Amino acid sequence: MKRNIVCSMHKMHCMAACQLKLHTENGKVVNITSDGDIPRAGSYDFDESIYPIQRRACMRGYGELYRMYQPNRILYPMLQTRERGNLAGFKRISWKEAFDRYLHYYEQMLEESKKYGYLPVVDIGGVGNQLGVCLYPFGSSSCGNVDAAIIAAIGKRNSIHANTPIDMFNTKYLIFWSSNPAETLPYLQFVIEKAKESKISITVVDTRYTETADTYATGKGKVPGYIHINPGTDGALMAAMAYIIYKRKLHDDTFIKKYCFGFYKNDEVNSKSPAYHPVTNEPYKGKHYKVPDGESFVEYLEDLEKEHGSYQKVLSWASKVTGIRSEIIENFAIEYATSSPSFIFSRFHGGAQRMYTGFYYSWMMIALSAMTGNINKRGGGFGELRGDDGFSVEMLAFPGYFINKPIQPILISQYGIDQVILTGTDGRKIEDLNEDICRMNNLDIGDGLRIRGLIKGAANGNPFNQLANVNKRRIAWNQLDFVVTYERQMTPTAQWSDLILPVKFPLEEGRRFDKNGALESDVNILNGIYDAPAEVKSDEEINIEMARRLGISVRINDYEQLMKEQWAKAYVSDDYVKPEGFQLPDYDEICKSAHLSIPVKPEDTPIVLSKFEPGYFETETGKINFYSPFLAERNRTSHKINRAQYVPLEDGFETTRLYGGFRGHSGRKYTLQFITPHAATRANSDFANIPILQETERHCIFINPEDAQERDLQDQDMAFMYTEVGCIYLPVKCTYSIPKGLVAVKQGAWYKPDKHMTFYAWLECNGEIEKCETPVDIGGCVNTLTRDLNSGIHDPFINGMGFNANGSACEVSKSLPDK
Ligand SMILES: Nc1nc2c(c(=O)[nH]1)N[C@H]1C(S)=C(S)[C@@H](COP(=O)(O)OP(=O)(O)OC[C@H]3O[C@@H](n4cnc5c(=O)[nH]c(N)nc54)[C@H](O)[C@@H]3O)O[C@H]1N2
Ligand SMILES: Nc1nc2c(c(=O)[nH]1)N[C@H]1C(S)=C(S)[C@@H](COP(=O)(O)OP(=O)(O)OC[C@H]3O[C@@H](n4cnc5c(=O)[nH]c(N)nc54)[C@H](O)[C@@H]3O)O[C@H]1N2
Ligand code: SF4
Ligand SMILES: [Mo]
Repeated sequence: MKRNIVCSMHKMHCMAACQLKLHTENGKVVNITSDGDIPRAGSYDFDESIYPIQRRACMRGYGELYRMYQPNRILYPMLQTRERGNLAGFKRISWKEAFDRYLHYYEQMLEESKKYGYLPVVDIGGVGNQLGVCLYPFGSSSCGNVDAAIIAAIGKRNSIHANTPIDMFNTKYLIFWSSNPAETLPYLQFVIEKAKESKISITVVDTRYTETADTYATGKGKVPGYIHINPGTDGALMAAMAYIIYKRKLHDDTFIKKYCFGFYKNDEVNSKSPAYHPVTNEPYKGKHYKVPDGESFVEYLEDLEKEHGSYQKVLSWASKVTGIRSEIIENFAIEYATSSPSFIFSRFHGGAQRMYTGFYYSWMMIALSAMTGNINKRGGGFGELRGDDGFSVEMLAFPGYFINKPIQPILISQYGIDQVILTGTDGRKIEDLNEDICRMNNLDIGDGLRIRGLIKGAANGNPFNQLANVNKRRIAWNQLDFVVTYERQMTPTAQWSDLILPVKFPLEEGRRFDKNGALESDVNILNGIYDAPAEVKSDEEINIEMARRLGISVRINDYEQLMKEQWAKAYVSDDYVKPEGFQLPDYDEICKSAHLSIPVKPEDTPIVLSKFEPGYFETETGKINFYSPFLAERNRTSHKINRAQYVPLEDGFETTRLYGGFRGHSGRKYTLQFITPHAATRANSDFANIPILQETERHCIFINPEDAQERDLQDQDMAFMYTEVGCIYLPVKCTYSIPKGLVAVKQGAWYKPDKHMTFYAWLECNGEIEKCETPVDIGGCVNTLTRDLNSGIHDPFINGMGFNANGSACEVSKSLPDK
């Protein structure tokens, strides 16, 4: 028996790129272990060293073998022969037939493009953008609202990074805000543990008592380790904190005057900004900006006092809304402002950012760190967290397999795809939509857009399940002529397709350098040593074959050769303080270890924002904005408010829980709020069908025992959870980690309509809210409950639009509501 060990990485949509060891026997992989949990050559003396940071696999990493060998792996091209969504209707077809059909879809779209001027297809990872103008979604579920806040307040998204995790060793006070890295960023746990051991104080602000709170929270002075906050009210806490800091003169006046715009009343600036207007392309430099009357941040804080009456009453208001005692709010504000530097840690501003008002919450976080001068300091920062620990090894990019540049698509909101199918617009006013498309694509679309087909091609994703409002999607997709999905498993998106093309898993893809996202200072190699099943192709092979049939020029890359060239020219930037004798390993070595993590000491981590001189930020004003004249001019924000402030959710805490319940169109009353955190047992919707992982935590409705009791529910009873747009049916888990009034259902479980139970949803399909009979979802996909709203900045010229997944009103009951 010949045993061998191959080092590789886990390519997953959590962007952690953990190191895996593939154990092979006679050429077959029989086991997977973690490559990150033992001392390795290149690490310091013993395993307790922080550098190089070890990417220790979580249970999903070990579970990769089960994912690849799952019984419902898609092994052949499949065609739906009955109605969409009917599993029994799928029939195995040959690749020839699959390619012929797929080609026919594109030919139809090309024909239609003669009429419309564009191909009426949403093409994500197919070959459409080589053929003509297609439609493509914009917005980001992970971080769209924080992107929006960064663009509004600090500058261009791609040049702005918050401080690195390693920088947490430089802080006096570490705050995990709406962030649960113990579950969503497992490799960081070791680093946080070390920070805690070195006596750095930690507070966690969350709506639930999380694993992160349980493991790391210490508290500081009079501030507790865990601060529970009502969902969607973080902006109110921050507003109160800003107010306290300002009233007590704990703000950094010198920093604000030098660096910020819109904090003080009547602020003016002659812009020195190096940036250009994203729509008109005019330089900002030389433009004069003044904050309008009443719009400055100080006026906002003073208005709070006017509205509520006094210092104490502002605190009482914040306390009532957030559920946090006034003394704690006050102490937290003082501790944050005086423990300089203080570090807010919130990878993508977390679950509170994935909310209809998430843009304003994110802007408030930036405002708080700017007014205290923390924003550009070592050990400080504004929360949004890059996942890495420093500098990158620069490598040439791989050339793509298409020779020609992609054609600029028409950008539509990813939360408005169904709305376009149903009404021709993604929620923008038709005039705005028309003007945007005219400018960006030079096309006149008249009374709206058309979508005839949808392709989920060479790209990560399960949009049917992972985007809001599944019931509306069912109605919308029914109007499509075709849906094509390249997949490995029968995800709901695959189930709702007409044609499924079977693709490889990453560990079947051969060898590549792979950054997989956020970890700048890591070089990884995806050693894909498995043999794929006979009829399975790579995304690339499918697209190259389609390109060949459609006359699109492609190049065939020799990846092994390209990798050698990449590595021969690889270098680390001169900004990087290299340890003595530092040298990149040679090609064979890096291939064997499959990983390199370049050590960056806490005192040397790059502080990106410190590089911007006052007045030279890439915002319109050149300063850090508390108010944005650009946003006011574009008028595209979700709530038409153009400064940092608290914006309550319409169906959030105040209506749902303070004022007796939220009433929907249906007349139903909702007295609870829900959140949809990311699950330790899944990577988004991946692994949802892998029993060994799912059994570690049953998919359920987490509810406070008192709320359960009020509804005559006991632990493990089955219950209906519903909103205006849909209903799921799951067991309840009664737990005091969930406060009263809150319900949590973890995201990523697969939608599964029940054959018998139906629920009346109220859906806005054609401009009016209508009553629709929908199936109850017994799979418990949380997006059966979420509404498809466009949050952040609804503007394709600015990629800053986020998701509405948390904080809204819902109800839970033992029986199905009958109307
Ligand atoms: N295990 C695992 N890891 C993952 C993923 C996964 O699916 N599984 N997905 C990856 C991806 S794509 C992403 S984008 C990241 C996401 O990572 P995070 O953004 O950290 O994930 P969430 O669980 O959505 O939210 C974090 C916390 O926000 C809290 N929260 C919700 N609403 C509020 C609120 O109103 N106020 C406050 N203060 N807290 C609130 C939730 O209780 C939760 O504990 O995780 C990545 N890592
Ligand atoms: N209610 C609610 N909904 C959410 C969230 C939430 O917090 N609450 N979180 C949101 C967030 S942050 C995110 S990032 C999204 C994630 O949602 P999506 O972006 O839709 O992604 P995944 O669930 O990761 O999609 C996984 C599928 O993509 C396939 N796949 C992965 N890589 C490839 C590839 O290279 N080629 C092909 N052909 N297929 C591939 C996998 O086989 C798997 O079936 O979900 C969002 N949805
Ligand atoms: S799922 Fe993410 S955190 Fe877990 S092993 Fe894979 S890459 Fe690492
Ligand atoms: Mo994400």
